[in-house]
Amino acid sequence: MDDLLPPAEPFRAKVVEPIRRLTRSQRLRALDGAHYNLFLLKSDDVYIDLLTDSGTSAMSDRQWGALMVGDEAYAGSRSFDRLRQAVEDVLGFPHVIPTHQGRGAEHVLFSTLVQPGQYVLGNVHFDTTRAHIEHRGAAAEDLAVEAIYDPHDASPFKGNLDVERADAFIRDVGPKAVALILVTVTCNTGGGQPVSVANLAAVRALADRWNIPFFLDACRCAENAYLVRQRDPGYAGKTVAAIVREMCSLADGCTFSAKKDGLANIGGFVALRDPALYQRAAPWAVLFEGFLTYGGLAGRDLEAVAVGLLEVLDHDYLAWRVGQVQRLWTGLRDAGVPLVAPAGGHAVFLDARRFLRHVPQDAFPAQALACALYADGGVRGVEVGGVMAGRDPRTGQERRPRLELVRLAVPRRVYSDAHMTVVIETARRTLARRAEIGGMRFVYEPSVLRHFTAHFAPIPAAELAQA
Ligand code: P71
Repeated sequence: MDDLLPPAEPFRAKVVEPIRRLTRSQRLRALDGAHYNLFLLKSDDVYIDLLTDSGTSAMSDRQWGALMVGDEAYAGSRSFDRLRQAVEDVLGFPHVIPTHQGRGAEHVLFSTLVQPGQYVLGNVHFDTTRAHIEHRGAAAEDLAVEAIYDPHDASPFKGNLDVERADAFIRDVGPKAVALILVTVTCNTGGGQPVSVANLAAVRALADRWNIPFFLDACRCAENAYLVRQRDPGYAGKTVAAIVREMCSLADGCTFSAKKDGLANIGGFVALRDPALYQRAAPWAVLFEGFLTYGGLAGRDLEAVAVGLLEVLDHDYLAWRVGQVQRLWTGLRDAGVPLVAPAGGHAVFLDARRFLRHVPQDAFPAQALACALYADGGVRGVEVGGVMAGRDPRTGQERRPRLELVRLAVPRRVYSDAHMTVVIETARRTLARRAEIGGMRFVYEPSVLRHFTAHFAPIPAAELAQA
């Protein structure tokens, strides 16, 4: 991109999808009808949908073209060969098991590697990852560097694993009790923060020292690599493709949700270096996902992912995409909105504790803030706080995470900076009326992944003040 000109989309629209903004009173009705759970809103009632960057990207003309040549054979599909080759070319892992999405990959990998009573160490485990680890009767240990828990700490690689703590943990429980180390790049739950290549190399050395498998959750690996290039002077001259390869060269394999940096609307895979491990994993994949050459996907989906994996490495695309998230972050900061610093690769995280100081953690301030942003501008984010963290399955106690955040995740190639301006203005209005925003309480609380389907009722601000 020409540095002297302002940034603009490195693509143009060929197809458009109309969206509309409801009136405020219509939004308040919709919110009530959705039981104050934004997952239960109709997408038609959302103006700017920042619930997730997962599966919400716009595919390119090449991806749409590739759909037409999908091979729908049950076995031996050439679309699988294309996907396998793309994964090997981009990530460097030769063995690929397609899955319907990222959690399918987690299910297959953890069924292969994780036994009851074991631990899986990671930076901050994503919620589906944690749930799948617990589903195996194991425990997910978050061992990210301390900086990730401080929203003010703007260090460049807050997604890093604390290798010393991980080492002490392994010494403590014994290496046989640790099924694998899984580092998520970028670290979604911790604010979309990148992991440095140096940290991945240190994790590799740790894994070798204890003879423990080391995997990446690589679903945002291109964004991680772009941020490495931006923030680590040692990588300024390297291509994103080379950085992605270097990151992956340090791991034994990865899980991958193609709904993120695969630029596809569905899909995922497990990728592996070791043929013996592939053989152990393959029967689980057939059981849970489908035959090894389609993995719960249509042949056309495999084609879309294969093309997307190559497109996502484009420097102009990443500069614009990560730049858009950074512009949103800067605009919100300038409006006085409390944020997690620095901007993540795919999302901006609002600090609900500082935004709603008068709402205690057990009244779910981040859930209340997410609802308020919808009410004020039709902007849908997602709670990443006490609601999503859930209860400890062993004790039944609320986990009370250290951060109460609202994530505004930006879909890829979908919204313009004008949309981002609306988001900034919405947050400004919510901030101006924050004293009148109360908390939330559960009316219906499901036991697994409760945030998707729970029902809430608002607690008025006046009632909180009395408590
Ligand atoms: C995200 C999602 C999708 C999501 C999940 C739960 C609530 C809301 C939205 C999914 C991830 C992820 C990482 C690091 C594995 C998965 C599962 N993220 N690892 O961030 O971020 O992938 O959705 O394809 O099954 O909005 P899957």
